[in-house]
Amino acid sequence: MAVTFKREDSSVALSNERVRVRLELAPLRVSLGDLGGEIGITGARVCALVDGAPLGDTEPTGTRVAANLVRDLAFEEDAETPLGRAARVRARVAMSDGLELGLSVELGGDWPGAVIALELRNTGERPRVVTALEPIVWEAGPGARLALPGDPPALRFLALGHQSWSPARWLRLGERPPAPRRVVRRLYSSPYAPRARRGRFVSESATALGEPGRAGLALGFTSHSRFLSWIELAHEPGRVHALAARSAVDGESLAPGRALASERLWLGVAAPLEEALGQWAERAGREMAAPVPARSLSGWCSWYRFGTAVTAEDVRRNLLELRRLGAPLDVVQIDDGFQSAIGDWLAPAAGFPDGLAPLAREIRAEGFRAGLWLAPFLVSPRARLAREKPEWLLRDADGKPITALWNPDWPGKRCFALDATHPGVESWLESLGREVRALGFDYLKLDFLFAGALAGARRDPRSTAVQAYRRGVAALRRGAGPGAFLLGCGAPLGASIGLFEAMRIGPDVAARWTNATVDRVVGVEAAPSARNSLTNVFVRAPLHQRLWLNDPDCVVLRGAGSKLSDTEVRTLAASIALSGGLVVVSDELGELPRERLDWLRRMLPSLSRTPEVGPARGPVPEELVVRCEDGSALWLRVNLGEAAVPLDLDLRALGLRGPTRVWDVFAERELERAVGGASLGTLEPHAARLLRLVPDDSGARVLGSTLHFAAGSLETESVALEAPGSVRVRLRLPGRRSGEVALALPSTPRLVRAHVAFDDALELRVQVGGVVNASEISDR
Ligand code: 9PG
Repeated sequence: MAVTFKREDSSVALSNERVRVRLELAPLRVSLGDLGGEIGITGARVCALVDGAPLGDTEPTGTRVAANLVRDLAFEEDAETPLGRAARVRARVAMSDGLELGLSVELGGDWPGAVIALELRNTGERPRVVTALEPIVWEAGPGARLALPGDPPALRFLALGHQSWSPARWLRLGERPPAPRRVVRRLYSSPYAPRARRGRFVSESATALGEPGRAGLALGFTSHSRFLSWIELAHEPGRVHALAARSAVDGESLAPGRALASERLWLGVAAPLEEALGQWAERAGREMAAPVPARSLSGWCSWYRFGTAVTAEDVRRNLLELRRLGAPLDVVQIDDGFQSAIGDWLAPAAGFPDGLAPLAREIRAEGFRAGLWLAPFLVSPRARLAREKPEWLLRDADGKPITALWNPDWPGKRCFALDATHPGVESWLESLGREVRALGFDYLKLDFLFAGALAGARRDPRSTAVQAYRRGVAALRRGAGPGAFLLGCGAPLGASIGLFEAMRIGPDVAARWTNATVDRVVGVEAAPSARNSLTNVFVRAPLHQRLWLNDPDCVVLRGAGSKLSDTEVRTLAASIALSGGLVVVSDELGELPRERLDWLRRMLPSLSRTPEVGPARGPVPEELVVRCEDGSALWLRVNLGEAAVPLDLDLRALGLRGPTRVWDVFAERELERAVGGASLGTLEPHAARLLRLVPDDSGARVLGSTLHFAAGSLETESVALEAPGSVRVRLRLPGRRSGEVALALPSTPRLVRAHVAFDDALELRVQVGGVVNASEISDR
């Protein structure tokens, strides 16, 4: 598809078959929309905030200057851009007194949006302080229109929090946004973005705006190498007053003759709105070269069972149990508690009397990767490191060490942050990576990472917070060497794109559904709980495999010592499984009831697919869909709320047009055949329904299985109708398996169920009327 360039007296436009982007030249205004004019943003300005105090806790000061008259225009038909080949318009635009803007707009042949980037140049005589670069500032008024299909009261704004644990929600215009209380603001919020309050939404890095199920706008920064960036919305119920995309400029001032490049902003049309987050993430991941592994991982983690009291014996016992169970996990990961103090990572705690090397060896000898937790940017004031290297601490303008957080789990609670621009810190991080790798660990859960990107007076004043952070993580990775797997946690998400194989995308799970008391104390729904963790799993599902592998956090399966009901545990397990992300169990395995162990097996291996999310009818889309190559689909619907809801299956919305056979994964039976859709009664609070949907066609198929939550879509290697009444099925799943497989046949009997038991793979010959022969495949 080609891009058309059109120049008129007072404007230029680029268009492809999906969108048109237009620049008015005097004064400069940017517009983007679909070709039909149904959706779009018209008349946005491009601005910079100058001559004020650095952004932070207070409202911005200084002057907002807008790009004004376009002086030069250049058009490239086929430019090389970070997102591939695209048409590009470049403009040189005058701003007020001594500032000039270089603007570039890129549009690829089949892109559903454009990339806007700017470069601010100081053409004056004096140095200037720039506090923000603003690729889009749209304010309702003459010539400025926001066209969004749908019903204004139904409009929603996707508010993504700053770091892994910060809430992510679809907010309704006019509602009061959740905002963390002052004591925990450093923990959950960007150091630079303004505080969300009534009438003002803030979303970090990216957002979506529109009515769920209809077309909407996608906005997001595709580059994150220097500045923290966010999108702000000024609104009231059913009305948008202003929409702006901003990057905080920290670091240096702008000397005469010098230029400052912004991060790059994606502005796109998403149809439906649910695709907006994936649309942006795909591009940001590509532009930042995200190292996304082809396959998701599974593992065991010590934290949610043993906490900081974990000992080497706890790990050993579970290692033995894993062998006994023949559970096909990839990683055994030791969490917080092995170290003598936060910062003194190589001095083991009393529970690890022989140090970490022998334990890592044992883990590897059992066939697992050895994983270790670290909080590389934190130091406890009680650590040797803090005493010996006080000059490594991140300090405020008055020279006082900055408290990154107070953690009730740790002796002394308080923790300082390290300044990764100090050369000593950078080489210490590198040697930390090297030493833990030498101990045998090649899977590293790097936690409390937000502390690496706090605002502060850094040793290198020209480095931005994001640059300092990225430098620190890169140093650790360099030390850890090739093949290391880095899982980020408590991490500033935008600033982390391109640095991690996997990323925690929500608050901690817990063996309880909610924790209202702690939610109230922090002011946001971020307390450890299954509900808070699951909420982010659903909202941030589209990031999976685009920016990194999502880590939905652990499944906690225990019966004893858990406040979770059977229903709640199953909802947790099935949601984690359908999310396609890391599958990590955090229990004393020897204590798990048989049925819960069976659920664990049904989560393994990870589906490794990116699910589609359903429309956000409320603050959270409670639906995940995984489409399979064979035309079947897995459909998960949860009820995270407190009232029963009607449960309706819309097959047409899932692209299943003909008669469809329905397997109820939890009930382990076939439901009535459906056409178009079905009413499935009600879904109780905290419950889930998981269905496998298979087109009712002339072939023989695996309709369902009890071997995996994927119910046949993962474990079926082939199904062949060999002769009338004879079907050959090949199944493949790692580990020891036993359960049932249900075959859908084109003529009576329509359903045949077979018991199977195997290790890794099985070939099954089914004679209608009974299983003739089942043999394990051992040739591969
Ligand atoms: C280890 C844990 C686990 C867990 C992480 C993270 O604000 N806080 O005090 C706070 C404490 C713990 C926490 C998050 C915040 O959990 O998410 O998986 O590794 O650290 O300490």
